[in-house]
Amino acid sequence: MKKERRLVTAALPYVNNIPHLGNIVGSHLPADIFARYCRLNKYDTIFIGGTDEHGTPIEVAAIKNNTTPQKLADFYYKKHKEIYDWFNFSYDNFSRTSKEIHHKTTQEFLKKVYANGYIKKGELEIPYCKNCNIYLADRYIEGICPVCSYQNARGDQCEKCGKILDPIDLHKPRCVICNKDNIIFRKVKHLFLDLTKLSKRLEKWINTNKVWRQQVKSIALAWIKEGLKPRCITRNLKWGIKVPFKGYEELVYYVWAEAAIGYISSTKEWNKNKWEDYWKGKNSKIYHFIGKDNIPFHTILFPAELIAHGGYNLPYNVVGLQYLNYEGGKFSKSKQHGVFFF
Ligand code: B3M
Ligand code: ZN
Repeated sequence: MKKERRLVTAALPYVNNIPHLGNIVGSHLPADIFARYCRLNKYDTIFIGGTDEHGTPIEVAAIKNNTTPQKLADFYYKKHKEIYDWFNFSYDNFSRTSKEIHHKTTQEFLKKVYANGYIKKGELEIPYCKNCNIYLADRYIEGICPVCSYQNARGDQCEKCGKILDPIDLHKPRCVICNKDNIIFRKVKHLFLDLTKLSKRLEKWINTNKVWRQQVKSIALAWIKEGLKPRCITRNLKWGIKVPFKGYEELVYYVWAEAAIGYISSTKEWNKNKWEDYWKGKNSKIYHFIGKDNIPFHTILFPAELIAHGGYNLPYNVVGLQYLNYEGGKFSKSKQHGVFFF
């Protein structure tokens, strides 16, 4: 066995629907090929994955299907697992972010980030649907993209131009559940990761990296260049990981603030004695395989959290993969364009 350890991860799929060939080709398959290659070459390799079970889309899907997020996640987790087993992906561990181990890991991890002075308190104006009587953070809200004028941009990101958004930026916001524009903005207390404070270190790290694909590096550096602002890491949702701070008990962590920590929890679940060697060891390299829309989260947000926590290695390579096209267009489950397993 060679000395070098390699931790290989594939993006944790959401469990609000069934995966399609695009999801497979966009992360699990290349990650699996790479993990097999590393094992054959006698690197001490583990391949870690799981499902990303929190977030607004699952709450929306549960509301729309008249069920609970947990039941929905259980149902889709099973389907996902069956498909990945059928492909014979060589995961050493495949976990779920709804598991206790992940909730605990996230809460402890972010407590440390807070203690280190990288989480700030603040207030946000959150869209609230007066018709549905719920807060509508992220994808509960759609409207016109302030950058490219796409009509159906989501509150968290415009699917057309890729820009990460805040719901308040959208023009003519409407509720995706009831489709009405009965929306008001309410002031709520929230927590923010102080990306401004971390920007210099991120930039230095990105620049010294020699193995990243050019596209990945450019996307990451464009973010830095634009200027990193403190990013809200909490949400007014019920489904998710509770924020364990006094006065913030009504909130859960933003799914993108905790999902990548899921790689850590899944490694812990795989082996509670050896996981740290892969995350913190000197002779260890981390490889993330992800679809290209996930690049900012893996080159900025997650590394920022790792730096803010301290003690962790930063990813050695973030392999951002192109979309698999089908007859000239992007695979889309919602538009039923592509090859699906069910
Ligand atoms: N669940 C998005 C996706 O499925 C997101 C990835 C999380 S990786 C930590 O493409
Ligand atoms: Zn509504």
